[in-house]
Amino acid sequence: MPVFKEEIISTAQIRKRTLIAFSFFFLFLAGCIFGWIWLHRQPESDGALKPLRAVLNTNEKVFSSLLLSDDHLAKNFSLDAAVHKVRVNGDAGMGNNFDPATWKLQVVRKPGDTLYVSLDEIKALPKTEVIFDFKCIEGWSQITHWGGAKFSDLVKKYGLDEQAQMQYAGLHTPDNAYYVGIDTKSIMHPQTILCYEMNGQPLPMNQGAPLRLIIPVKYGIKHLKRIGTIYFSNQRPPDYWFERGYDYFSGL
Ligand SMILES: Nc1nc2c(c(=O)[nH]1)N[C@H]1C(S)=C(S)[C@@H](COP(=O)(O)O)O[C@H]1N2
Ligand SMILES: [Mo]
Repeated sequence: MPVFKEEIISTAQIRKRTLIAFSFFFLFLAGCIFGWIWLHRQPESDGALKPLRAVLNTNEKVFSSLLLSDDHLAKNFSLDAAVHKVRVNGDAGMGNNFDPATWKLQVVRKPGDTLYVSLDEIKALPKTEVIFDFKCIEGWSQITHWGGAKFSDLVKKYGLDEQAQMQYAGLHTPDNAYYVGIDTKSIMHPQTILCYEMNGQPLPMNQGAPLRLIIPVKYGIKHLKRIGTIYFSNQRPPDYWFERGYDYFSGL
């Protein structure tokens, strides 16, 4: 049988314990308030407060080294899971002053040496389809179905292996208004495609015709619509949403 021993506590002891409890509570509260003020006095680094940017950078290091590899694939869904009404989001670089008929993809091999690739040439590469959960940082996601050529097949076909050894690829729209930077490992990933089809049909204009990027290992912000130019660099290319405070890596 357990024995319960009654403890007699004096009023003075109760008062002391209450005082200690409240002191801890106020210290904690003061810590929170000062922490908050301190954080907001920190300088900005690429659109985010410096300490927060440091957290993003650490996350990026961990996830890019541990999780991303060829055998780390985004989940592929069955055809009937794909939605028919695909959301249209983001229209930077999607102005009317653009003629898809005269468009060619520009691939900068090195400064002053640009390769021009037509849509027909891209369609001549093996076709790859992906059905995946497209996630936007705004909080929505949709299972969508896309078709196109693997970026890595373009690299193979046009002998861009040396360029693909660099750390980053940069992409921008023909008018330069939207631009992304992507680590080469992710753009060479087997599910990353130069996309010209959606739901088995030619890609609609507002979804990035004639050619957009579909990169299932990244959030929506990196899926640049209406690709004008692709180049390679060992420095981080400018990135539209990174400059507005988002994570550069933006991987899933
Ligand atoms: N050119 C261009 N591409 C873009 C954007 C944009 O504003 N301009 N927005 C991005 C964002 S935030 C998302 S979520 C996806 C949306 O693609 P969708 O319009 O096909 O749904 O496109 C990405 N690519
Ligand atoms: Mo997005």
